[in-house]
Amino acid sequence: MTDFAKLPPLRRAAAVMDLSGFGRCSLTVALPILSVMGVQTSCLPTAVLSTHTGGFTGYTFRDLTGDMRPFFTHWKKEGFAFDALYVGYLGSVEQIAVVRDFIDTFRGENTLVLVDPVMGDHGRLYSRFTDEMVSGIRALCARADVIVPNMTEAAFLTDTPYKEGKCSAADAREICGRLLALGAKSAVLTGVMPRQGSVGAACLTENGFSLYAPRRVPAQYDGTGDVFASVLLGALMRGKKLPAACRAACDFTRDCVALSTAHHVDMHHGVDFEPLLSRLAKI
Ligand code: PXL
Repeated sequence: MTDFAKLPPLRRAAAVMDLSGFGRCSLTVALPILSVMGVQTSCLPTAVLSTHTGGFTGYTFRDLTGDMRPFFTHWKKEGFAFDALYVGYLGSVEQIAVVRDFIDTFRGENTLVLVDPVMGDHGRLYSRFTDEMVSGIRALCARADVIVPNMTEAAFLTDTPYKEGKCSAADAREICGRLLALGAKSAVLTGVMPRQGSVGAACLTENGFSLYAPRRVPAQYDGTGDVFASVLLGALMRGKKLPAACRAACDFTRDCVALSTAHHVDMHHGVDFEPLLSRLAKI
């Protein structure tokens, strides 16, 4: 029988993002992925929606801004502590200050703070996002150990024009440099297409730059940024270095997209990650 006493203690994360009832993204992606990677995940929900906001009309949106501070104040009173704080989709501009205080309250010496500056895609901000939110999220990035913007979010964060399509390794490195200038310790830039037919992620840390861009599966799915960021965090919490965690997140996301195209999944439903989840247990 397994000697359970010899197993390492379970790692803990707190995920600050929305619960979208339909359309796999945010918590409905982060929870299963982090669980299978052996991370106990607590949720500080920012909003509850009937669906995510991309591609559906008439969705409900329950803004939980007013609940968030009492929520984490209770956690603090209970003495809960986390190895990682994972920030994703925020539901209002007022939440930015709440999340800043949440990070300041729960950050310890060895806490990993991952901020995914979820704001937009394909050169445009998501509905509900404003310039004021962009500035606030930029300030949150300064508190992060790792930020995970896509090309669109990177353009908004660094106030530079968004370029559709190809992005050379040199350009990706320059964008990552500008992202680090915001104050984060490391930056992972997703959706980098260094060549026709390949897509991946670039990362820049104090140890240098790396880019991994495997063959692209020609399809677009909502929620892939959340799949990527969740696998990245899980891999980092299992002790992988950032470039290796990036490779794992790229490969898993790509395989989910490939499976979803084979299953003819609607792009707004998010990717079929469930059949592949067990792979993450071995990363
Ligand atoms: O996947 C990013 C995301 C998360 N949460 C909600 C969203 C989106 C993207 O549209 O609408 C509610």
